Amino acid sequence: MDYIAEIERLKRGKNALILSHNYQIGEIQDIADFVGDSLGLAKRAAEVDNETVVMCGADFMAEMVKLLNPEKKVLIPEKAICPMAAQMKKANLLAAKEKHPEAKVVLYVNSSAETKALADCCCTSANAADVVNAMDSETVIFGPDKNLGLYVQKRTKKKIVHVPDDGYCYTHRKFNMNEIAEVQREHPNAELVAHPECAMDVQDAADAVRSTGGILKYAKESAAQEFIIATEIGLLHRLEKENPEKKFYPACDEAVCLQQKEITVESLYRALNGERGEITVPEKTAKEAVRAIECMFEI
Ligand code: CIZ
Repeated sequence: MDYIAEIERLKRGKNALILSHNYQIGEIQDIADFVGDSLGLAKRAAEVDNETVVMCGADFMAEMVKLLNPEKKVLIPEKAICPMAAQMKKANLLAAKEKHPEAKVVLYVNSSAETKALADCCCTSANAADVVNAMDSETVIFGPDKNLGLYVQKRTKKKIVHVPDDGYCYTHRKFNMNEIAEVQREHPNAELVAHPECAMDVQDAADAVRSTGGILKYAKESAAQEFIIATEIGLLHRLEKENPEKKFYPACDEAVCLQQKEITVESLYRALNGERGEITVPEKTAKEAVRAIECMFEI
């Protein structure tokens, strides 16, 4: 079957919008109506009048699209459960809130709606430091990614309490300075651009530390012609497509988000055809979680 042609036909017939995260496989990025980071995707879904939105990305991204577009049918082709988002446990967050009653809670968008409902504000990797600095408390409970929390700690005078103690993205844990130094030896003129989910020694060695959207902007604007990229490998597709005259090298060939890569053109076809994988969020949770997302928009 020509899945691409079938997806195009179904999309038109069902007035559906296809969204792809920057970490999706190239074929999915190419067939999507919009490719971006989780926040950009959720905002995009709110701007259009399609009744159905198919989110090709991690589960928390589809949930966020649903939270911001409760009247739309939101489908996810595969469950794509983000292991980092799953590390943020409601019980741990409640315990931290009890221990630091004066602290505000800022949660990375890579978290469930259930835990977002307990937060004062959400953040992305693009705005984490700004959001934390905007909180009216001296202490901020932050999670689930510890490296992003450490990145913020370098950019704020507030005290960051990490919840959980050691939350991490297993894909970004793959980057290490030994391997990066080898890639740098092969490409001595390349700039190193890292994501804030990378370990601190990688962040410290980088020419720039940015979110996926920030990396795309940085690569476009920099005078450099070569870049070593320390984030999930899917971003290279967009970087190469948008900058055909520049060269991009992965800082680690194995930096793959296996959950996001479960989504294929075949599973996208099946989701659209059978309207499978619908996302629902209980009304009370949705109402509380949306408040934390709106706080981020206001900042
Ligand atoms: O917010 C996102 O989409 C993620 C997970 C990363 C980023 O830097 O864009």
